[in-house]
Amino acid sequence: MKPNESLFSQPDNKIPVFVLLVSVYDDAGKEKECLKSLDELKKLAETSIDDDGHYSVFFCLTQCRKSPDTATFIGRGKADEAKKLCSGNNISLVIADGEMSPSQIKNLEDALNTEDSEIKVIDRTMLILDIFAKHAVTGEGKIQVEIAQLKYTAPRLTGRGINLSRQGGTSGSIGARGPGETKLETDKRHIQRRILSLKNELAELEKERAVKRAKRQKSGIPTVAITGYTNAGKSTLLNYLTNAGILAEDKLFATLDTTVRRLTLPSSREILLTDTVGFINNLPHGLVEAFKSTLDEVVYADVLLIVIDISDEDAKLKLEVTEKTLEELGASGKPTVYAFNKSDLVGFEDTNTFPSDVYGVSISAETGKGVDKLLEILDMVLSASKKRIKLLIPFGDSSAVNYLYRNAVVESAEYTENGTLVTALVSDKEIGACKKYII
Ligand SMILES: Nc1nc2c(ncn2[C@@H]2O[C@H](COP(=O)(O)OP(=O)(O)OP(=O)(O)O)[C@@H](O)[C@H]2O)c(=O)[nH]1
Ligand SMILES: [Mg+2]
Repeated sequence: MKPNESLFSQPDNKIPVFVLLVSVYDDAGKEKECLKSLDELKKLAETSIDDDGHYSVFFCLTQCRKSPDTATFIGRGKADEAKKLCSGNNISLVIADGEMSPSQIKNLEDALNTEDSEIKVIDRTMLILDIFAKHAVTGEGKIQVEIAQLKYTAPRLTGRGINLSRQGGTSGSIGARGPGETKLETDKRHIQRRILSLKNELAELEKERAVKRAKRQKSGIPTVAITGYTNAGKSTLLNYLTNAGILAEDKLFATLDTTVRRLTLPSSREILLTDTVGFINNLPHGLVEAFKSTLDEVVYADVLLIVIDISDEDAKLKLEVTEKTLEELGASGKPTVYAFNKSDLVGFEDTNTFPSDVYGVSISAETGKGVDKLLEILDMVLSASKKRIKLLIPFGDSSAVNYLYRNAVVESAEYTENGTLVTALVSDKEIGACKKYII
């Protein structure tokens, strides 16, 4: 997307929302990077505005300066330019590609508005939180988003622009979800109390999730977590494999809630496949924190299945973001299989540009091409990977203990009244050899 370019989405008799995207980059060499990021911001805004039943018309302004203006994010001169652009084009929403302080939001709104305009300013994090609020379905998801919104969005809501689309008198509502108008008017103490009570509710739900997870772990069925950048095709893949019926669409953060499905691999091995929230560059820190329990599904998985949209020219960059996020979550270092998805869009032979030492396969979750191979690879990786088990070995069978010391990774061994209590990391073969002692 080029500066000042206006893009028109499909009208479909919907009412337009005119949006100005603004961005500041600190080095002339970073202009391309800045425009790419604006493209992603546009996609986020489209997702949110489309969810409100409107369509979006975009304008954009970029500025190269050392750092964002402390008062108005873009510099004063740029703000004047933005004001003219807004009034000449019916713009009711300005979105900054970065994080803004509450005072920057207020100051920029003041700089852009005249007496009879109601231009609302939000930043990238508020936009992402808004999408999360719209897409959260389960109680847990909704609580997680509300906590993140109370912490980030509430202090930034200025009260302006709850009805962001003046055009046609409709009521778009970016930034109005979750904490909402009434909480906006309440004081900080009330917000703190609400956060506390939500955290308590969440803690209860986390306990339930932990019990379910413990059950799954006890069942010995390995868990494979489908993960990757948002819109890579994770849900489409789970749907293809298990008819899970999850909403999969060309929107960012279509999935927020976790789905777990059972799947039988070619070797007849059963696995549990989970689909959960995707990642994005600069995922707001508060969201990662708030979605900790959901993201724990990835942390506790036995194997990661990273889905990459190979048709995307930024596939490599998005894989880097995914791997960095996994590392931050403490989920890296697991056996990992890479599914280079959407290969139907680029042709199978064009997709082998990744290193040969990764377990990777080109697939199309849409057509099913390559998926059989993917399952074979998963089978192979699972039989090679080790699981943590606990065994109680009677004192009479010291050979079983010796076998484990020789073949597996014994993490602890403790003498109890009834025998030796061993915790060990074992492969399928070793499990077979001492199955009767597993507790
Ligand atoms: N052509 C093509 N499109 C695909 C393929 N897989 C997924 N898509 C499309 O890509 C878009 C995103 O797919 P999703 O399955 O919702 O992606 P996701 O990774 O679950 O995305 P989030 O839930 O938003 O993180 C949808 O429009 C899918 O139809 C594929 O193999 N080929
Ligand atoms: Mg999804």
